[in-house]
Amino acid sequence: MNININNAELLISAGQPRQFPALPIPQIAFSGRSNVGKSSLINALLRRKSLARVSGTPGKTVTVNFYNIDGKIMFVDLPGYGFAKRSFDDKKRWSRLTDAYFTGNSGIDLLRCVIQLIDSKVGATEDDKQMIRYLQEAEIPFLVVYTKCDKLNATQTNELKSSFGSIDGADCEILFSAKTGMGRDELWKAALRLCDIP
Ligand SMILES: Nc1nc2c(ncn2[C@@H]2O[C@H](COP(=O)(O)OP(=O)(O)OP(=O)(O)O)[C@@H](O)[C@H]2O)c(=O)[nH]1
Ligand SMILES: [Mg+2]
Repeated sequence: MNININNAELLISAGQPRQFPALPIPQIAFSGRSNVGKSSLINALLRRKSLARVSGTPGKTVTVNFYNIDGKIMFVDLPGYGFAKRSFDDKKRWSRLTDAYFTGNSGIDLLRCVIQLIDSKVGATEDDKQMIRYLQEAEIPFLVVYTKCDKLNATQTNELKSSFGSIDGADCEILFSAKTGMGRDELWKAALRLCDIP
């Protein structure tokens, strides 16, 4: 299938589960802690500068953002977690919205895979591990992307690579940089494969 990535738009920034769109196309969800580089990764995949907003102030918005990619795939940008300074109310909003996406959402059958982002420099946080446990237990197909790999030196890159294979259930692990484009093609390939899109 040919996907025209130039034909991508923010369909809706949903602050309430009832705003989740019902468009019957496969969904790929992006999950990770706040500031991990999720918006930058989405922009890099779509070769756009600022379709997804890259924030100077992390964790500000608690919304699920749905991007319609050429009417063929929906990118679902889940709200980032682990933002320490977030207010109690915002944390509650985060859990309510994220839970609603995974469990109370009639469109969840459309979810083909979760792209779980981990900051390559920080490593997996407790929150990351908890999210991964959730994906494993719910048997949701997922792959792991290490972001900001342009910040690693050769030794650190090799160390990270040699740890690959230790996350149960992960379809694959990919080194990525929105800055250099590292891993971009590999990620597209893996995501389309998990969506059964040739
Ligand atoms: N060096 C480097 N910096 C990056 C990369 N990707 C993102 N950043 C920086 O990391 C910061 C956060 O990036 P975002 O893409 O906004 O991260 P996010 O996960 O969407 O953050 P929130 O939506 O606020 O939770 C920004 O300052 C980006 O410029 C990368 O590949 N390399
Ligand atoms: Mg973002």
